[in-house]
Amino acid sequence: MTIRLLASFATSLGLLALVSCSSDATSDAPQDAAPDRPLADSTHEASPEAGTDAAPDATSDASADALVPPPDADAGLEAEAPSCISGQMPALKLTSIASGLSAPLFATSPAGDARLFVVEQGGRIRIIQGGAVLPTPFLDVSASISTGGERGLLGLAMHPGYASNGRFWINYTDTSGNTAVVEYKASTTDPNVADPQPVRVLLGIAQPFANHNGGMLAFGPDGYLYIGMGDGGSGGDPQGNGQNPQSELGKILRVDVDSYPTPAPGNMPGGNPHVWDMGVRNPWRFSFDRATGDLYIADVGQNAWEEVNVEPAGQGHRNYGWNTMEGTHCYQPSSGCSQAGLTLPVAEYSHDNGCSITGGYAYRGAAIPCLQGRYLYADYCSHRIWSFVWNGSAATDPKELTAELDPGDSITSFGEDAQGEAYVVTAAGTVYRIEEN
Ligand SMILES: [Ca+2]
Repeated sequence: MTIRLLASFATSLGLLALVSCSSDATSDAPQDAAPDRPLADSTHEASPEAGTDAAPDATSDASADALVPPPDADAGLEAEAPSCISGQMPALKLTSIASGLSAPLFATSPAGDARLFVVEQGGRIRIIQGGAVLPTPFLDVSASISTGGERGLLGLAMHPGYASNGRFWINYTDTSGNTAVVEYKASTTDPNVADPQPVRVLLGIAQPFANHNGGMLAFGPDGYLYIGMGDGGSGGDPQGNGQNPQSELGKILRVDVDSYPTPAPGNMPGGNPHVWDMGVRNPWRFSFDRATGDLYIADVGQNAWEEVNVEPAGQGHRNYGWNTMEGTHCYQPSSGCSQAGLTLPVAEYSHDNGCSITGGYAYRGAAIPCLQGRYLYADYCSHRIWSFVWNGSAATDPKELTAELDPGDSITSFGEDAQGEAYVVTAAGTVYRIEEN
């Protein structure tokens, strides 16, 4: 594989590095060649079981450390991101903190809470407390959902004031396969279980195909709930949802949980009033840097390119390009596409290195000082884990962490606890904490 670094790229986001690929399949092929995201059996509606075998093997080599450019000597780091340069980083390791979970795909903690809440695709939320998985699920909505493939219980976000109000929201595909974001609340008598009665369905969004359901939920530093919506599915975005500002599909939505459907103020003008960003394909995990408020969006590619976008705090209204572009490459049309008004990713990798991105977090824990501010992300198929430091205008100081952190299984998600410590969640059912070795 040839590595090619572009010293500059005409984008406001600064430097971009491209990993060139000998088989750059950016054609408008009607089907996805590989599973699309952590849960994926396939991205193609007509053959929902076909995808996994098509996934490329992880033919790992050291070269992909250059997925993002080397540090720019003049760039400097934000005061909020005093990450050590990669050469100073200590060795890292994964420590299993729970296993035997059923298809876990997310882990999070309420602010100030020592427990870790793990989302299982089949519809349960489990609590890890005191080193053990509590036998009684916190919540079980398995009767309310469809699951399998890319469907299921996909996301969870606690209210910033959860400690006092117990409010939380989940994102699942309902029994008809449509997206539902539903509010629940913790029991008033037992903090380790939720009231099984939903408070209310916050919103529902019709899904035209089984795949690309997004699913991420997270409260931003502005107190609004952000919702990751895929393009509706099939392959290639046949409905053109990503570039349709009126559609809620292929978007990052931003809602006020107390006023919805009255829109949150400050969303993207001229389209659906709940849209914050447009032009995403299937954002499989986005996260806010809890120190800077920057928004990291990992967007799963079609057949060739997986990408990470970084949005400075509060600066939404961006068009991330799908399905005009896949990563930094024209998708439709396959050459000569107009990039006017599009925001290109800050990092990307080709399917030589994996099949489906799993976005993580800018580390803000205390246990690994050298990891401060470093963004972690992975590939579902190859289990490769990479990182970079966002310096406010570019992804710098790339470091691959696969040798230390490969769990030997598909990485469905990262997680972050109340202290900012980072976790890796695997399809086989184990949750690991990232620690210094
Ligand atoms: Ca994009």
